[in-house]
Amino acid sequence: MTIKMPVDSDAIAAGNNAEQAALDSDFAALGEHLARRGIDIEAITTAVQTFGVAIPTWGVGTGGTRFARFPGPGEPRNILEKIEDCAVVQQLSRATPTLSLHFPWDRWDDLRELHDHAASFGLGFDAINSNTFQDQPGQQLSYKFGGMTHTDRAVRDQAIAHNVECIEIGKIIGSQAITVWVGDGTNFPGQQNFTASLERYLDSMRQVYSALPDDWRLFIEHKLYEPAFYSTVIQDWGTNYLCASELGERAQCLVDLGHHAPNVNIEMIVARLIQFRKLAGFHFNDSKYGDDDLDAGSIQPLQLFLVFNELVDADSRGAEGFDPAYMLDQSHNITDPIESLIYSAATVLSMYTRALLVDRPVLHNYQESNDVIMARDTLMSAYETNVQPIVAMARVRDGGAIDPIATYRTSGYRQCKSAERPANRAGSAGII
Ligand code: LRH
Ligand code: MN
Repeated sequence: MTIKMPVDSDAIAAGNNAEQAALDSDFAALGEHLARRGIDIEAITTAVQTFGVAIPTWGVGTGGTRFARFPGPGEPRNILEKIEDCAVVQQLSRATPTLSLHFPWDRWDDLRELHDHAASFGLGFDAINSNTFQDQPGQQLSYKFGGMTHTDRAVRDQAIAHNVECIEIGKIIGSQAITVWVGDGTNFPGQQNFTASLERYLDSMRQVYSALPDDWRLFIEHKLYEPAFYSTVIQDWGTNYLCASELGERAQCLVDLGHHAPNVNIEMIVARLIQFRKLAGFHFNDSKYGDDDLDAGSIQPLQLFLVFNELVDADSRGAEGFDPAYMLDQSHNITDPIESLIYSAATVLSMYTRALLVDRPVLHNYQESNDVIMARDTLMSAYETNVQPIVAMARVRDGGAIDPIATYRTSGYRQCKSAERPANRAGSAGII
């Protein structure tokens, strides 16, 4: 089956022809530099070519805050158009071969058509996301006071049924995991009993866990606060770990980088979850204050590198049960979502590449001998290496663009879509 390409491949070829010579010389120079450090640039580039991060379908529309949303031109109006925009990111970046869908935001009557539409662009599906944090038109019972932890069993049953329906949808399109993030919590002391709420949560999640096909996993996503502002039922990695352990082997903990209090050492949480075989994967994004859902690595690039350092360390030592799912989860309020997703995919690949450059036996020896400065230097010299030539070479070798943002802009894709798709004037507030 020929893979459909939303961007004219001549535009990519033209852009690459202009950039190839410079890339080749930068790549050769970096190769010499790395060879002096005993590193084979070809082996690194091959590893980078196999790395992928999933795109959140809710990320190709314009995001917003509770104050406002400023819809951009040519916004996708349904999942088929969202998939086409995701295909642009994959065609140019070659790093995003899978999508993470959200239901009911991505509801489509003909799921076969949805699957085939994605496959026609060479795209597959990562974890599926359920939604019991909003009331849908015509919904029987409200989630105002929660869903999976609501005091009313009927509301919990409605929430459980929705998660089971998401699993059924996922089975048809080819997902093998469901991410359950619940916003359930309280705004005031005394509003709910902490223990009773968590008991109700576990009772509900046991029913979702028992509906999992044998080859599926259940990803539990913790979050410090919002929409609840005093307590959140699954508020931190500790509660997440306890629940995942309580539910069973195929329940694991998903780390959304924006879901922690400021200054929390997230890379250490990652190390812990790997050590106890409970790391589900990630929602990559960045933040300065709250769950800002900004572009990955845009505010705290070192933190993202240190997370990848733990991941590459685990992979290099063959950590048991290590099989994390990598996904972006961002809200693009003021940028062209396609540009932010292309940029973020490249940033994630750049941090993965730098983590591959860490000389782990040397680092281990400095750690064992408490040579603090040389241990730091071994890690930071990897972080401070400009790996752009490797990330770009991996892209072009896979048929992508050496400079994907420039190629996207010269392709005129956005202009073409804004002509094709009527402007969505609705400046409603909210993330979607
Ligand atoms: C919650 C969250 C969760 C999604 C939603 C879009 O803040 O990170 O992963 O379901 O954003
Ligand atoms: Mn998330």
